[in-house]
Amino acid sequence: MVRIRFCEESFVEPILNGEVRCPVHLYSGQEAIAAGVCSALTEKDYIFGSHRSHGHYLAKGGNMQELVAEIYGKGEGCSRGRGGSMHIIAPEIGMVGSAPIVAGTIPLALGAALASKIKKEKRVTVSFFGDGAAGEGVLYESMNFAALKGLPIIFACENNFYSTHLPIRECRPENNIFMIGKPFCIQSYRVDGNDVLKVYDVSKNAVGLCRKNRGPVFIEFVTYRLRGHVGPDDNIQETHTDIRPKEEIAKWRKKDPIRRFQAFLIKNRIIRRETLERIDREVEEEVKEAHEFAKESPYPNPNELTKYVFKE
Ligand SMILES: Cc1ncc(C[n+]2csc(CCOP(=O)(O)OP(=O)(O)O)c2C)c(N)n1
Ligand SMILES: [Mg+2]
Repeated sequence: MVRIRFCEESFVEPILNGEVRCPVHLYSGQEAIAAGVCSALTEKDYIFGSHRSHGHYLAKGGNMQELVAEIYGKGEGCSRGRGGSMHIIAPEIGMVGSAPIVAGTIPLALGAALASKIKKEKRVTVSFFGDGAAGEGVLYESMNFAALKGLPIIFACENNFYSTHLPIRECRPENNIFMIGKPFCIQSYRVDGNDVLKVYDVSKNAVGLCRKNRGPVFIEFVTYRLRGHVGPDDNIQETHTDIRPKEEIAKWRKKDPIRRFQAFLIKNRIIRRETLERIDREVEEEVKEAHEFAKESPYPNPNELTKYVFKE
């Protein structure tokens, strides 16, 4: 969680000063979900993400230097500088891909889960998406098919109450996303997405069900993003600012998943404060090195624009 947070926050400056030019959707505040879910998976399991997926990539074991290089559009990035922040991929560790079309990767995850079932691979696929994706028809088609075929897929909905600047209360009659799995006879849960231990427990149970051929599972993780929809505070182009009420943001800051877990660890004498501080320092160094690596990386060669697009 600390690696994700520090890596995300390290982009604030480069975004504001124009060094990073692609749209960047920061994951700060939602770290417990990526960390908790991915801790319940093995390397051979698959995950698919969305436009806000740096955290999923890191939690699944993606290389931080390649992530940062990708966000700078460099040739040594995880998508070879062709994708930027919203097209993060690391198939070698099961991060099969991410894309900014809202709900766009859900049917891709479904296909991966179908393939795993046909090949009897015992592999679990997690599809991460936001509350906004619950307004897209393809999610319902995918849930129906997954339930019909008993696919080993976890629909992981990160409900942060906003779809860009639209509060959930203005687009759903009730804030009850986990209920949408029930008409398809999918086991559906809602859990505090800022409590990493709860996230881990519900995910471990869901992974176990999928491995025993008792998938799919739907999980709604209730959470909040601590930054604006895109960029640090939504005013990169200085056209608009974060429209969310200040009191609401302040309320959620108190539920910061990292601070909560640190407090738990200290209170229960599981870890010493000095160890937490050491982790912070180590991660700070790792993030600094990742930026240095990214800045030194060359941009992709324009003559190789279509390389990786077609397979001969
Ligand atoms: C099909 C589609 N419609 C609209 C958009 C524009 N858009 C980009 S992100 C976003 C909001 C997504 O909200 P949510 O799924 O809740 O994810 P969050 O940003 O909160 O993580 C929208 C509407 C898009 N990328 N794709
Ligand atoms: Mg949202």
